[in-house]
Amino acid sequence: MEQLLQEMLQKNYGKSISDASNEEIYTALLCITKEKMAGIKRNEGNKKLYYISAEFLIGKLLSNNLINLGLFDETREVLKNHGKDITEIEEAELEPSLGNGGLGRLAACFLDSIATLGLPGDGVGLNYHDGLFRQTFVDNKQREEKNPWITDNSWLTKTERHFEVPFKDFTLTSTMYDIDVPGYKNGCNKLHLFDLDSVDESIIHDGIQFDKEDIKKNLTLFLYPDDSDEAGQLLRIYQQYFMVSNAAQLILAEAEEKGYNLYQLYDHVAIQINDTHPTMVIPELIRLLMQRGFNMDTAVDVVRKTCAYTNHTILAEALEKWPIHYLEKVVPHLMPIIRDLDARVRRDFHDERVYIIDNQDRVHMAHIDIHFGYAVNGVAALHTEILKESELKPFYDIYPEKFNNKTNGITFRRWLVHCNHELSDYLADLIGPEFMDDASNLEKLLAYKDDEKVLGDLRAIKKNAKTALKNYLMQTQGVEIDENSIFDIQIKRLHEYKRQQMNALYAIYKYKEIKKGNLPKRPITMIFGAKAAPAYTIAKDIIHLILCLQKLIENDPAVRPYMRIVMVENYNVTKAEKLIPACDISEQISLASKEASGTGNMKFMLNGAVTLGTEDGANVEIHELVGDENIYIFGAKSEEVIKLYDTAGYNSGEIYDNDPMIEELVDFIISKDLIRIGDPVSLARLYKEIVSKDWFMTLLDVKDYIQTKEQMLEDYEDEKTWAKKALVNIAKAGFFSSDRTIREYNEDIWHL
Ligand code: T68
Repeated sequence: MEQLLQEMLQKNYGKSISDASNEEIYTALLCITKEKMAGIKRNEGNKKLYYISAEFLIGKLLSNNLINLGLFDETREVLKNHGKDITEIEEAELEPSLGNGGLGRLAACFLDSIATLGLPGDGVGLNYHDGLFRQTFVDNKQREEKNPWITDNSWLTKTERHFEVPFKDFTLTSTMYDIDVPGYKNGCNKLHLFDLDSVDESIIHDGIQFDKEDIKKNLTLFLYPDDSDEAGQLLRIYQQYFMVSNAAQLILAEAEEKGYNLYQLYDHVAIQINDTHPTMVIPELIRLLMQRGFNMDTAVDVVRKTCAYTNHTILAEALEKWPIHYLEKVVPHLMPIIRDLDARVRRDFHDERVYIIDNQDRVHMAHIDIHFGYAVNGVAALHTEILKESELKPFYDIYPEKFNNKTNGITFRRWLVHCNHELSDYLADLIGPEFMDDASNLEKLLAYKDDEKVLGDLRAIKKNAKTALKNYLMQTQGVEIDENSIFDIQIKRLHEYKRQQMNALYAIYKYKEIKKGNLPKRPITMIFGAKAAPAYTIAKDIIHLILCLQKLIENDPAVRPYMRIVMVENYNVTKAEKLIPACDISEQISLASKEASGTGNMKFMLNGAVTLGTEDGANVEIHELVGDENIYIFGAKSEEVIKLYDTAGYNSGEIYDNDPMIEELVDFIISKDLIRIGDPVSLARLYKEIVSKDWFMTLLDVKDYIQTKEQMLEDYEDEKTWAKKALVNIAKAGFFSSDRTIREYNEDIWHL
């Protein structure tokens, strides 16, 4: 590596390693890594997977690619010998923000594991120039700004593939860009991102405003632009169709190039539809096969044997239903096919709950996937049970054999080896490096659960990560936190069901306790990171509340030494990598039944944090694995919650009226203390939402939550017992490797 790097820097800049800037070294390493990846074998086979997803939240790639190529340690060493630090060099890389949260990050972890297992499988998505917005805080509120990431030295390679994508009023020519996805010690796959040459970033103004109707210029500007109006929703349909038409044309082109018989496409191709965003690939493939001479019955049959669908949510409002007249405006050529599919369903089943087109002329995308795909999976055991027993029950009754569970996973290359070198090096020395190839070997750590030396080492590693985070937050946001305090972290998209507002009520509780003189034994640092969808008003109000509380405490010398709140600006993958290793308490507090799985919960556990959570999503499986001793569970169970919804039995106003403690906490949102700092309209709106609606039942669980968290703070003081909990969590995390998840997808669904 040393020689390669020297030559590259000499050739490009006429400089030595010691003299080159971080940017120059970054660029040289990028070129070297790209060349290496071009040289490794592509994963091949008789059957290939196409993972179609509107989001791939890949994060920075340099370190991960070096790790997977087996070059990381050497590169770090070479740089160190020349007085350079790889962490600082990585700062030169821009993070592509091609996802909102868990769904997009899952797709990225899956690509890593698919390549690592040597399976032929490419990702297909869109090349958003500005991705999701970049978040800044102004006047204690979220502001959205554009987030460009494509530069001359990015990981993208422009290809010669172009397709014609027909819309109602015009046809667009696409360009395919590729990003290499090297497996860990294995062959390479690709992420294909489709784009349009005519996209024009200069139409963006005032943050993230742009002309939503100028499709040729705006199509791949942003991920999920504001869809609160018709123009925004139409743009999403344009994006989705552009993505899937390209995907379908690529799939058929590759199949034809390999000489496959399209009548047996399913022997050579599996298509995974990641949530409903790529659903139109089904009618599009049918259309393209019919253009090639298939009759409708045969086309439907072939496509049905090729496509599988993953559901990521039970929130009704998140299940896409497009009005027919929108589809008519954008892709009228798909409507005859969709109507035909609907007619087939109506012919075979006399139950309007499973129709594709409902009586309000809306097309239910998930219904297309379930009827016209061969597999449907949820993303955690509880989630899949809820799909089968309630949300998708009418479908489960028809097709029990299609339903299956695939509990999510995370790639340990990024979420342990890369983000926590110290811990992963330590584990490799202690229990051997085999866990890198087979994560279940982490269980070997259990042999040390009463070993004081090991427990002490784990505490020291955690402390170092906390100090590193302290320094990072000082550098990036100018806030100073105490590495001896307890780090309590909630990082995820902002959504009412995830209940950041309940955590804020805890902060109010703690603040008041400290004011009363009930001082905690050890200070607590409450860290939040979250972006709110630009049109989601209450979510933005919750951010506003948290930022106001942060200010209030910062300015109160009586409270500040005992508690701090830090809302991390522009939370993204890069920041997650710094936050997760430093965490003591992992906040996973969604209303039971609402979080399909969660994957942050797995990342925290792997890095030795202890979960504070409800019996929701994959928390249930974490609980089973680590046992009652090593997790803190609170709150209503999913059956109880589902019953409350079914019977309209929840009334937050009643709880508020009858519980003085709850009343006091909620009232603080509109107290003089906060109104002085914040926006009275926003705070009052949130207050009103909680006392009059509280759709996600914060007040049902808040007291149990506060008590359980207080218990955790107390238990933390028994350092040895706490370190043991951390150790068990790390040891049991092996199940959540995405290598395990992908093995299951392949065995049960893809058969590559
Ligand atoms: C998440 N879904 C689930 N959706 O909430 C989470 N984007 O429980 C699960 O662990 C994860 O998927 C992976 O399975 C999302 O992240 C989105 O980001 C989303 C929703 C609607 C539209 C676009």
